[in-house]
Amino acid sequence: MDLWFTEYYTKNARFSIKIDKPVISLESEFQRIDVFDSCAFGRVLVLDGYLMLTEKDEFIYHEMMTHIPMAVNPEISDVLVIGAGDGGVIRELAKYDSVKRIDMVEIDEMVVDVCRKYLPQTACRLDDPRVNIYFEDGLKFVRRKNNEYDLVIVDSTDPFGPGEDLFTKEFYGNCYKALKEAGIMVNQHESPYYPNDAKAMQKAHKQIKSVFPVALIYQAHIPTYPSGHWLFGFASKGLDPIADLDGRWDSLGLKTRYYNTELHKGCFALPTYVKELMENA
Ligand code: AG3
Repeated sequence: MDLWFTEYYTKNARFSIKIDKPVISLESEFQRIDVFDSCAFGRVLVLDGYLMLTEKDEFIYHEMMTHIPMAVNPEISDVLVIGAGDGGVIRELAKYDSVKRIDMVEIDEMVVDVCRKYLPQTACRLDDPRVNIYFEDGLKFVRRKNNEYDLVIVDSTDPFGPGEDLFTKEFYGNCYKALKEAGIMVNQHESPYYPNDAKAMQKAHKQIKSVFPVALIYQAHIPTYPSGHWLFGFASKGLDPIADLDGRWDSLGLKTRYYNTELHKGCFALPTYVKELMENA
Protein backbone atom coordinates (compact mmCIF):
# COMPACT_ATOMS: atom_id res chain seq x y z
CA MET A 1 0.00 0.00 0.00
CA ASP A 2 1.29 3.44 -0.94
CA LEU A 3 0.01 6.03 1.53
CA TRP A 4 1.33 9.63 1.48
CA PHE A 5 0.79 12.81 3.46
CA THR A 6 0.92 15.97 1.36
CA GLU A 7 1.03 19.58 2.46
CA TYR A 8 0.30 22.14 -0.25
CA TYR A 9 2.75 25.03 -0.02
CA THR A 10 1.07 26.82 -2.91
CA LYS A 11 -1.33 25.68 -5.62
CA ASN A 12 1.73 24.61 -7.59
CA ALA A 13 4.18 23.32 -4.99
CA ARG A 14 3.70 20.57 -2.44
CA PHE A 15 5.69 18.44 -0.03
CA SER A 16 4.95 14.77 0.61
CA ILE A 17 6.03 12.23 3.20
CA LYS A 18 5.36 8.53 2.80
CA ILE A 19 3.23 7.24 5.67
CA ASP A 20 4.53 4.06 7.24
CA LYS A 21 1.57 3.72 9.66
CA PRO A 22 -1.32 6.03 10.57
CA VAL A 23 -1.41 6.41 14.38
CA ILE A 24 -4.48 8.50 15.21
CA SER A 25 -6.87 10.98 13.59
CA LEU A 26 -9.24 13.09 15.66
CA GLU A 27 -11.45 16.11 15.27
CA SER A 28 -11.33 18.53 18.19
CA GLU A 29 -13.53 21.54 18.81
CA PHE A 30 -10.85 23.62 17.07
CA GLN A 31 -9.14 21.52 14.43
CA ARG A 32 -8.34 18.18 12.89
CA ILE A 33 -5.43 16.38 14.55
CA ASP A 34 -3.45 13.66 12.76
CA VAL A 35 -0.46 11.65 13.91
CA PHE A 36 1.37 9.17 11.70
CA ASP A 37 4.65 7.30 11.54
CA SER A 38 7.00 7.81 8.63
CA CYS A 39 10.30 6.18 7.73
CA ALA A 40 11.88 9.46 6.63
CA PHE A 41 11.00 11.68 9.61
CA GLY A 42 9.73 9.41 12.38
CA ARG A 43 6.45 10.32 14.07
CA VAL A 44 4.65 13.35 12.60
CA LEU A 45 1.99 15.72 14.04
CA VAL A 46 -0.34 17.46 11.60
CA LEU A 47 -3.03 20.05 12.47
CA ASP A 48 -5.69 20.89 9.88
CA GLY A 49 -3.45 19.46 7.18
CA TYR A 50 -0.40 21.55 8.13
CA LEU A 51 2.68 19.77 9.39
CA MET A 52 3.50 20.95 12.92
CA LEU A 53 6.44 18.76 13.82
CA THR A 54 8.35 15.60 13.07
CA GLU A 55 10.37 13.53 15.49
CA LYS A 56 13.51 13.93 13.36
CA ASP A 57 13.73 17.70 13.03
CA GLU A 58 11.61 19.23 15.83
CA PHE A 59 14.77 19.88 17.86
CA ILE A 60 15.76 22.68 15.50
CA TYR A 61 12.57 24.67 15.97
CA HIS A 62 12.23 24.12 19.72
CA GLU A 63 15.88 24.85 20.49
CA MET A 64 15.87 28.03 18.42
CA MET A 65 12.71 29.35 20.06
CA THR A 66 14.01 28.72 23.56
CA HIS A 67 17.79 29.05 23.78
CA ILE A 68 18.10 32.29 21.81
CA PRO A 69 16.23 34.34 24.47
CA MET A 70 17.55 32.27 27.37
CA ALA A 71 21.16 32.87 26.31
CA VAL A 72 20.55 36.62 26.09
CA ASN A 73 19.22 36.64 29.66
CA PRO A 74 20.04 33.49 31.65
CA GLU A 75 18.30 35.01 34.66
CA ILE A 76 14.89 34.56 33.07
CA SER A 77 12.64 33.04 35.71
CA ASP A 78 8.97 33.57 34.76
CA VAL A 79 7.98 32.41 31.31
CA LEU A 80 4.68 32.51 29.43
CA VAL A 81 4.35 30.07 26.55
CA ILE A 82 1.45 30.49 24.15
CA GLY A 83 0.38 27.48 22.08
CA ALA A 84 3.08 24.81 22.16
CA GLY A 85 0.68 22.00 23.09
CA ASP A 86 3.19 19.40 21.93
CA GLY A 87 5.50 20.37 24.80
CA GLY A 88 8.67 20.85 22.75
CA VAL A 89 9.34 24.39 24.02
CA ILE A 90 8.58 23.29 27.60
CA ARG A 91 11.12 20.47 27.31
CA GLU A 92 13.83 22.97 26.34
CA LEU A 93 12.84 25.51 29.04
CA ALA A 94 12.85 22.81 31.70
CA LYS A 95 16.61 22.40 31.14
CA TYR A 96 17.18 25.70 32.99
CA ASP A 97 17.35 25.68 36.80
CA SER A 98 16.87 29.45 36.71
CA VAL A 99 13.36 29.06 35.28
CA LYS A 100 10.93 29.02 38.21
CA ARG A 101 7.52 29.27 36.54
CA ILE A 102 6.24 28.28 33.13
CA ASP A 103 2.64 29.20 32.31
CA MET A 104 1.56 27.44 29.16
CA VAL A 105 -1.66 28.54 27.44
CA GLU A 106 -2.94 26.15 24.82
CA ILE A 107 -6.38 26.57 23.33
CA ASP A 108 -6.85 22.91 22.40
CA GLU A 109 -6.68 20.41 25.26
CA MET A 110 -6.98 17.55 22.80
CA VAL A 111 -3.63 18.45 21.24
CA VAL A 112 -1.97 18.11 24.65
CA ASP A 113 -3.72 14.79 25.33
CA VAL A 114 -2.68 13.41 21.95
CA CYS A 115 0.92 14.57 22.38
CA ARG A 116 1.21 13.15 25.90
CA LYS A 117 0.10 9.81 24.56
CA TYR A 118 1.74 9.67 21.14
CA LEU A 119 4.61 12.18 21.20
CA PRO A 120 6.46 11.58 24.46
CA GLN A 121 9.64 12.93 22.87
CA THR A 122 8.23 16.47 23.01
CA ALA A 123 5.64 16.10 25.80
CA CYS A 124 8.11 14.58 28.28
CA ARG A 125 8.40 17.59 30.61
CA LEU A 126 4.78 18.75 30.71
CA ASP A 127 4.50 17.33 34.24
CA ASP A 128 7.44 19.33 35.55
CA PRO A 129 6.22 20.99 38.79
CA ARG A 130 7.12 24.44 37.42
CA VAL A 131 4.63 24.06 34.54
CA ASN A 132 1.04 25.36 34.83
CA ILE A 133 -1.15 24.50 31.86
CA TYR A 134 -4.16 26.69 31.02
CA PHE A 135 -6.54 25.51 28.34
CA GLU A 136 -7.79 28.80 27.00
CA ASP A 137 -7.42 31.37 24.28
CA GLY A 138 -3.92 32.91 24.47
CA LEU A 139 -5.22 36.30 23.35
CA LYS A 140 -7.68 36.47 26.25
CA PHE A 141 -5.18 35.12 28.79
CA VAL A 142 -2.52 37.68 28.00
CA ARG A 143 -5.00 40.58 28.15
CA ARG A 144 -5.21 40.04 31.92
CA LYS A 145 -1.44 40.09 32.52
CA ASN A 146 0.72 43.04 33.56
CA ASN A 147 4.46 43.14 34.25
CA GLU A 148 4.60 39.44 35.15
CA TYR A 149 6.94 37.62 32.80
CA ASP A 150 10.59 37.81 31.74
CA LEU A 151 9.91 35.96 28.53
CA VAL A 152 6.93 35.23 26.28
CA ILE A 153 7.32 32.48 23.68
CA VAL A 154 4.62 32.36 21.01
CA ASP A 155 4.66 28.88 19.49
CA SER A 156 1.57 29.18 17.35
CA THR A 157 0.19 27.51 14.27
CA ASP A 158 0.09 29.50 11.01
CA PRO A 159 -1.91 32.76 10.91
CA PHE A 160 -5.15 31.12 9.84
CA GLY A 161 -7.56 28.98 11.86
CA PRO A 162 -7.16 28.91 15.66
CA GLY A 163 -3.77 30.70 15.53
CA GLU A 164 -4.97 33.78 13.66
CA ASP A 165 -5.40 36.06 16.69
CA LEU A 166 -1.80 35.44 17.73
CA PHE A 167 -0.55 37.54 14.79
CA THR A 168 -2.43 40.74 15.62
CA LYS A 169 -1.27 44.08 16.99
CA GLU A 170 -3.64 43.70 19.91
CA PHE A 171 -1.98 40.44 20.91
CA TYR A 172 1.58 41.77 20.61
CA GLY A 173 0.59 44.87 22.58
CA ASN A 174 -0.73 42.68 25.38
CA CYS A 175 2.46 40.59 25.33
CA TYR A 176 4.44 43.83 25.76
CA LYS A 177 2.26 44.74 28.74
CA ALA A 178 2.63 41.25 30.25
CA LEU A 179 6.43 41.54 30.18
CA LYS A 180 8.68 42.98 32.88
CA GLU A 181 11.18 45.69 32.14
CA ALA A 182 13.89 43.50 30.58
CA GLY A 183 11.26 41.40 28.83
CA ILE A 184 11.74 39.42 25.62
CA MET A 185 9.14 38.00 23.23
CA VAL A 186 10.02 35.30 20.72
CA ASN A 187 7.54 34.09 18.12
CA GLN A 188 7.40 31.67 15.24
CA HIS A 189 7.48 33.98 12.25
CA GLU A 190 6.63 31.89 9.18
CA SER A 191 8.79 31.46 6.06
CA PRO A 192 10.01 34.22 3.76
CA TYR A 193 9.88 32.10 0.62
CA TYR A 194 6.42 31.34 -0.76
CA PRO A 195 4.40 34.53 -1.37
CA ASN A 196 1.54 33.82 1.07
CA ASP A 197 3.92 32.91 3.88
CA ALA A 198 6.06 35.95 3.09
CA LYS A 199 3.05 38.22 3.32
CA ALA A 200 2.09 36.77 6.69
CA MET A 201 5.59 37.27 8.04
CA GLN A 202 5.77 40.84 6.73
CA LYS A 203 2.48 41.63 8.43
CA ALA A 204 3.59 40.09 11.71
CA HIS A 205 6.88 42.00 11.61
CA LYS A 206 5.10 45.27 10.97
CA GLN A 207 2.80 44.78 13.97
CA ILE A 208 5.62 43.70 16.30
CA LYS A 209 7.77 46.67 15.22
CA SER A 210 4.93 49.05 16.05
CA VAL A 211 4.85 47.73 19.63
CA PHE A 212 8.42 46.77 20.64
CA PRO A 213 11.48 49.07 20.44
CA VAL A 214 13.65 46.09 19.45
CA ALA A 215 12.15 43.84 16.74
CA LEU A 216 14.53 41.57 14.87
CA ILE A 217 14.28 38.42 12.81
CA TYR A 218 16.43 35.30 12.94
CA GLN A 219 16.38 32.14 10.90
CA ALA A 220 16.89 28.41 10.94
CA HIS A 221 16.81 25.57 8.47
CA ILE A 222 13.84 23.30 9.19
CA PRO A 223 13.59 20.56 6.55
CA THR A 224 9.87 19.77 7.00
CA TYR A 225 8.45 23.33 7.05
CA PRO A 226 7.46 25.18 3.86
CA SER A 227 10.62 25.89 1.82
CA GLY A 228 12.79 24.62 4.69
CA HIS A 229 13.74 28.21 5.52
CA TRP A 230 12.02 29.37 8.70
CA LEU A 231 12.01 32.67 10.57
CA PHE A 232 11.57 33.63 14.22
CA GLY A 233 10.95 37.02 15.77
CA PHE A 234 13.02 38.40 18.63
CA ALA A 235 11.38 41.44 20.22
CA SER A 236 12.29 43.13 23.47
CA LYS A 237 11.89 46.22 25.60
CA GLY A 238 15.58 46.99 25.12
CA LEU A 239 17.83 43.93 25.10
CA ASP A 240 19.70 43.33 21.86
CA PRO A 241 20.15 39.63 21.07
CA ILE A 242 23.77 39.99 19.96
CA ALA A 243 25.19 43.05 21.77
CA ASP A 244 23.59 41.87 25.03
CA LEU A 245 24.35 38.17 24.58
CA ASP A 246 25.32 37.09 28.08
CA GLY A 247 28.60 35.19 28.24
CA ARG A 248 27.32 32.52 30.59
CA TRP A 249 25.38 30.17 28.33
CA ASP A 250 28.28 27.85 27.45
CA SER A 251 29.16 27.37 31.11
CA LEU A 252 25.63 26.11 31.86
CA GLY A 253 26.63 22.87 30.14
CA LEU A 254 23.22 22.30 28.50
CA LYS A 255 23.00 19.67 25.81
CA THR A 256 21.66 20.92 22.46
CA ARG A 257 21.86 19.54 18.93
CA TYR A 258 21.29 22.69 16.85
CA TYR A 259 21.75 25.75 19.03
CA ASN A 260 25.20 27.02 19.99
CA THR A 261 26.44 30.51 20.77
CA GLU A 262 28.35 30.82 17.47
CA LEU A 263 25.13 30.10 15.58
CA HIS A 264 23.34 32.56 17.88
CA LYS A 265 25.41 35.40 16.46
CA GLY A 266 25.06 34.17 12.88
CA CYS A 267 21.35 33.46 12.73
CA PHE A 268 20.39 37.15 12.80
CA ALA A 269 22.25 37.69 9.50
CA LEU A 270 19.53 37.54 6.85
CA PRO A 271 19.61 37.03 3.08
CA THR A 272 19.21 40.26 1.11
CA TYR A 273 15.75 39.41 -0.23
CA VAL A 274 14.54 38.75 3.31
CA LYS A 275 16.01 42.03 4.54
CA GLU A 276 14.17 43.78 1.73
CA LEU A 277 10.91 42.06 2.64
CA MET A 278 11.31 43.27 6.23
CA GLU A 279 12.16 46.82 5.16
CA ASN A 280 9.08 46.92 2.94
CA ALA A 281 6.81 45.37 5.53
N1 AG3 B 1 4.26 25.61 15.09
C1 AG3 B 1 4.35 26.29 13.83
C2 AG3 B 1 4.54 25.49 12.64
C3 AG3 B 1 4.17 26.15 11.39
C4 AG3 B 1 4.29 25.18 10.30
N2 AG3 B 1 3.58 25.57 9.14
C5 AG3 B 1 3.27 24.78 8.13
N3 AG3 B 1 3.63 23.55 8.10
N4 AG3 B 1 2.58 25.26 7.15
C6 AG3 B 1 4.71 24.30 15.28
C7 AG3 B 1 4.48 23.79 16.63
C8 AG3 B 1 5.67 23.12 17.18
N5 AG3 B 1 5.74 23.20 18.58
